Amino acid sequence: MEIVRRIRSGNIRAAARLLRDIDDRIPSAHDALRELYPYTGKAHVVGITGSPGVGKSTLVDGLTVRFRKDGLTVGILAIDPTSPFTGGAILGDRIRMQRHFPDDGVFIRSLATRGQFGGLTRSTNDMISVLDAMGKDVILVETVGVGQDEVEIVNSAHTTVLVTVPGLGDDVQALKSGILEIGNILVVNKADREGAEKTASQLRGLVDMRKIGGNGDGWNPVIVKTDAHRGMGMEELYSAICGHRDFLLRSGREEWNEMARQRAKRQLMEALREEAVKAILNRMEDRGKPLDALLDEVVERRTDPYSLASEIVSEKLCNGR
Ligand SMILES: Nc1nc2c(ncn2[C@@H]2O[C@H](COP(=O)(O)OP(=O)(O)O)[C@@H](O)[C@H]2O)c(=O)[nH]1
Ligand SMILES: [Mg+2]
Repeated sequence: MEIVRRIRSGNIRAAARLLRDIDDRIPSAHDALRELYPYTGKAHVVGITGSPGVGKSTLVDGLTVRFRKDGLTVGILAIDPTSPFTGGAILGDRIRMQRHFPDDGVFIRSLATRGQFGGLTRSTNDMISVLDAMGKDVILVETVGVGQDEVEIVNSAHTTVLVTVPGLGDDVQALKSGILEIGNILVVNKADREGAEKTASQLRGLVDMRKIGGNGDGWNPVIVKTDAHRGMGMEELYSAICGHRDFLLRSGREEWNEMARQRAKRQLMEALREEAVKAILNRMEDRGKPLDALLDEVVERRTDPYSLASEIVSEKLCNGR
């Protein structure tokens, strides 16, 4: 396929087009993804997550400069489901990122994802695959918040950087349960502001508590204070990210391979879900029993969605008669 060949050679227009098709759920995008898949799995995927305004985009910008300095190529996906309401943020990102545009080693894409939360994970994984197949060494994925969807996205990354700012003490408390599972690296950005050390030590407390608990995968989250605006702490953040990659690659790539396995499983499950639903709906249509025709039974309480779903999936309806 021509588009596949062009993407593999690093063609920016071809990649941008496929990303748009994925975002718009154009069926032909699947064919291209199928052909690209064998060429994926090489990039180091780094997720950068945190509430709006904490400085994720500024950090991504600084990190990009640093990765480039080491000669590594960078792909950037900025995913912001809230952007229909904060379109300005994405516009700001575009302007900020413009200085990378003449650089062939950087590919940037901002996505609103149309607020379709359900399919966010799938399209994100697919988009990562495109950048991966382009041959980018590092893929930075910026996502908002730490809600359910974002946690899912975090699962797609090898390394996750959780960004917070001083004075979010309550947030730290609220996030306590999940924060260490989510973040391999915890950043206190806007360290030029008051209270940065306090937030950092709160985080350190959490990490130490976990250490005593003996839980964990052998990696203890690293805490880094940054002032992304002035570029302070960026070298530490960069080392932490590279350090985590090296940790994953150590011991015969075990951790790295395990993550690849988990990611493959998630992709397979999602594809399976989609294929299964499609197949069932088609079969119902073929038998002259489209889903809509059965809805009345639920509306009129002659059955319930759960029983009806079991019935639909059962042999009788799917394979019989
Ligand atoms: N004071 C200060 N401001 C920062 C710092 N990092 C980012 N900002 C500012 O915070 C605002 C939001 O940054 P942005 O990167 O767009 O945040 P995002 O929504 O998380 O991507 C911008 O006005 C940045 O210039 C920092 O370290 N210190
Ligand atoms: Mg941003």
